[in-house]
Amino acid sequence: MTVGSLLVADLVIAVLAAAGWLGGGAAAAARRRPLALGLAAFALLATVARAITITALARAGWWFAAEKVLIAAPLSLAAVVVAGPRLLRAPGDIRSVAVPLLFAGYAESGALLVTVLHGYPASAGTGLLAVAGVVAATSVSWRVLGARPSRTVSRAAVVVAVAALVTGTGLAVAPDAAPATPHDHRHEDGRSVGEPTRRFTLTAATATVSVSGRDIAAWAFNGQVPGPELTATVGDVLEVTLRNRDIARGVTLHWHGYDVPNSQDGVPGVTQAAVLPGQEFVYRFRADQAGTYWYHTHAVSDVGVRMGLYGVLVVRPAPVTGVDVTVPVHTLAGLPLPAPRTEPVEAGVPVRLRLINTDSTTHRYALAGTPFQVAAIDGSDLQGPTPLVDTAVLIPAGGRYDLVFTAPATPVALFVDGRVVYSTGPVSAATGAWPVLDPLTYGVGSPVPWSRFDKEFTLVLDRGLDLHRLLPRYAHTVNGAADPNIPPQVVRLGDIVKFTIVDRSLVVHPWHLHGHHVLVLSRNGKPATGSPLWWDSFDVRPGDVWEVAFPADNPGMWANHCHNLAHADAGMTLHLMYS
Ligand SMILES: [Cu+2]
Repeated sequence: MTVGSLLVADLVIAVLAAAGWLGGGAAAAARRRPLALGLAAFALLATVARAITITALARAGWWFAAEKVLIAAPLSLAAVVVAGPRLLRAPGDIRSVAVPLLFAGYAESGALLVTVLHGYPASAGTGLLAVAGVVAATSVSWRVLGARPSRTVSRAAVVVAVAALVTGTGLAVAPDAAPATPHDHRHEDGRSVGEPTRRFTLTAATATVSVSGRDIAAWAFNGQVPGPELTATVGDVLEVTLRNRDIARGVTLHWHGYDVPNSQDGVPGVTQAAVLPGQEFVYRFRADQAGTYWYHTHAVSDVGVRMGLYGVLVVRPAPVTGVDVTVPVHTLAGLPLPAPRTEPVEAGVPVRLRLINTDSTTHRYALAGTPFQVAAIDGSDLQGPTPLVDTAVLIPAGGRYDLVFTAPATPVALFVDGRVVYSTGPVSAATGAWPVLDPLTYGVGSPVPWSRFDKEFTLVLDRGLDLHRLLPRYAHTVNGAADPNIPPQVVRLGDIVKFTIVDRSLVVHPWHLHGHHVLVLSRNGKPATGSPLWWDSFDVRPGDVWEVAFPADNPGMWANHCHNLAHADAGMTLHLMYS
């Protein structure tokens, strides 16, 4: 069983246990004896089963089980100790066990709320709040059901509840250790890179574009979705003038996967101000990384990218030989882009398909009709890629794969989620059952170039209740906090930095660090054995633990966030900062 499915199983069992105890308590209060006994027995079983899932999760990693071991387990134990013996005595008047059963239900529910609303890390404050809630609810039930406890018991309950509530609230709302993040704007302005050799102008504006014969209201660069394809040769100096005609919420250009100087990175509020209607911003950087990249707005990025403010950036080491096609996949107003394209290619001609996922979720790509190699991922060439046949690849949000093959005499087709996007002729193939490539075991390995790390950080991805501008929201959190309250990771120029990224939530988080490529060290305790993978975008799935490392060689303040842009907007954004 994967850790991801254990997390789901544990949650389901916790819900069943809580519902069983509460239902049993309610049935007992209504003197429905067989129902009460049945539900309570079921709840008891579920509570015992949960001991198994919590133990398994703790063995997979403390991050997955901290609050379950520290808060849920003691509360569950109290539930069993209080309700169990009374049930076994099978009282004549079933109503007499209503309050103990309800207490068990409140205890299980309290523990469940801690997991769902607070998550990682466990804190004394949340534990005490949970205890206060359980005591308060039990006291109310006591009064309502008329089984008045003794004066001593009720006084003790009040004292415990008030003490827990006061300490718990104090601890829970105490400000996190997040320092006010000084945003340093004294970076180089991009003028020092030399005279531009490639100039482009991108004008952002609202537009109506045609997709599959339908008119769609979009936000577009130069009136088209995707925006113009920007191409350069290694060594070029790019100058891109961004203008905003009427995007009221502002635009910027972020060069996804391109390790530009910090001042050119296009993150509003961090590296520049958003470009408002009527304004412009000029980006300049040297094209010294070859490969497949893309650009997109980083201002209200969830909405902006979804509405169409993105395009392709390709930097080639030399002029094109053979066929070189970019396939930027996107979903615009629910319709898939790009439109299918068919062009015959003569047998023997080398073909490179540059696959780009510009959506916020993973896509599945399958190339039918020819053996192929994955030549590059995220712009970096792979070492010793071997031919693949009838194998699919999963590309995370923001990620890029370059597939290469020599055109056969028969047609070839690229399927994205089962739909043909590019072909050289008619192909019918059922690609749905193909195995998926694991890049961590593909190609020829090399030893990790570092023997020690100067800085190590752990990012635990989860969900939790958060106050955002005084409004409660169910945020996507990192180490229990949401943007802007997540402390930055501070490094020094020259440090070798290691990140451990843990997903204890129930959804995929495509991780994206700006300004750097990270080398994948391991996934779920298994070292990467294939070609060195230098990635800027990778899917961290529920239950996953990834270890990645990189040299801190690009000073500045860098966004480090989930590239499911809705998650990033809902709190899952932090920063890498050079001291
Ligand atoms: Cu995410």
